[in-house]
Amino acid sequence: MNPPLKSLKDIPKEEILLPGTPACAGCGGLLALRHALKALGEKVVIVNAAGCFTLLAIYPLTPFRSSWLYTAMASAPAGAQGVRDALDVLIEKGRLDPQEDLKVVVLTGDGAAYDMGLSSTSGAIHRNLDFYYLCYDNEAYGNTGFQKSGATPRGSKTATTPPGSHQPAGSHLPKKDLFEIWRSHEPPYLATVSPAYPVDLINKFRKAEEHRGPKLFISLAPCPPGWGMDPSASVEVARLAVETGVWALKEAVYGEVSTTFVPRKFKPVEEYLACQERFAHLFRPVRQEEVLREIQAGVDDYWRGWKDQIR
Ligand SMILES: Cc1ncc(C[n+]2csc(CCOP(=O)(O)OP(=O)(O)O)c2C)c(N)n1
Ligand code: SF4
Repeated sequence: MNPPLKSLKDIPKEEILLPGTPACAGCGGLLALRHALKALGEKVVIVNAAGCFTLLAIYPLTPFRSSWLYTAMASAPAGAQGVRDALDVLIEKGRLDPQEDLKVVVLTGDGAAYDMGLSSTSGAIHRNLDFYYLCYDNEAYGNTGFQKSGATPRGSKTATTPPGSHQPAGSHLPKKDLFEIWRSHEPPYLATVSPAYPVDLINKFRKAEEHRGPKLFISLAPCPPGWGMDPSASVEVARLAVETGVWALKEAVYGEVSTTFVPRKFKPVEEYLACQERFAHLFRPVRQEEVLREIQAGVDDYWRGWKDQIR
């Protein structure tokens, strides 16, 4: 097993994802992917569910040192099963040296992860498929214009939840808990990660390597055009999500959950909301006090549950 990294200085310099990718400036998901690949290395097949990152690999070229397979939005885990089976057959027949085996990595947005691909994901976890699953969670269907997904948080404006007289506070539904949906299937490893905490992110991928079976990573993914913020602010906004307690950094090994970072003093959630245009209607023209209180209370309740267990 690789020893855990201690500081930013230890992060591998070698890029597996080459520069010049066709994503928006400041894409938080792309940054998370870049860090993840530094942990995973080159011996990888990425199985991509249709979304923003599908545009990264334009046939016959990819910006990756590794391989790439594109699937329909709902089918990436089924595609991953096919790739894993093919690799296993090649190894069994002696046509692939086990040392040259590849890691199979599903790469998906939250629309596919929380909604459209959930049944094929559930099947793959249930079959104990040996794969990594990285969801860059920009909290909406980004590629098609930022429509609401099951990952959209309460209060967010999206193309399909515009604040108006009928719905002054944007989306009225809470975000689904994908971590817990996965945990109920009892896979060996689950983690939430953030592009603002690359040491934590890389160490989680390294730790997951010890386990055969499904391994989930959900990265909060600031999305400048969808969230309405300056591209240069992505890392700062991702950090604020953690510092306010909105995005909890945690992992679960065989179902046992532990936090991997706890802010010394939690900042008010408003600091995170106020810097994004998708939440502007919660502050102007009139403050949506009740909604702001509910959002803060939801975060407080989550962390209150951890009070006695935090290590
Ligand atoms: C079955 C199906 N419906 C709709 C689409 C159109 N489509 C392509 S990408 C996309 C958005 C995907 O959203 P998400 O998974 O959140 O990834 P992101 O775009 O945010 O990267 C949609 C709806 C599709 N490819 N397949
Ligand atoms: S729309 Fe958002 S998620 Fe998609 S490439 Fe741009 S910044 Fe990244």
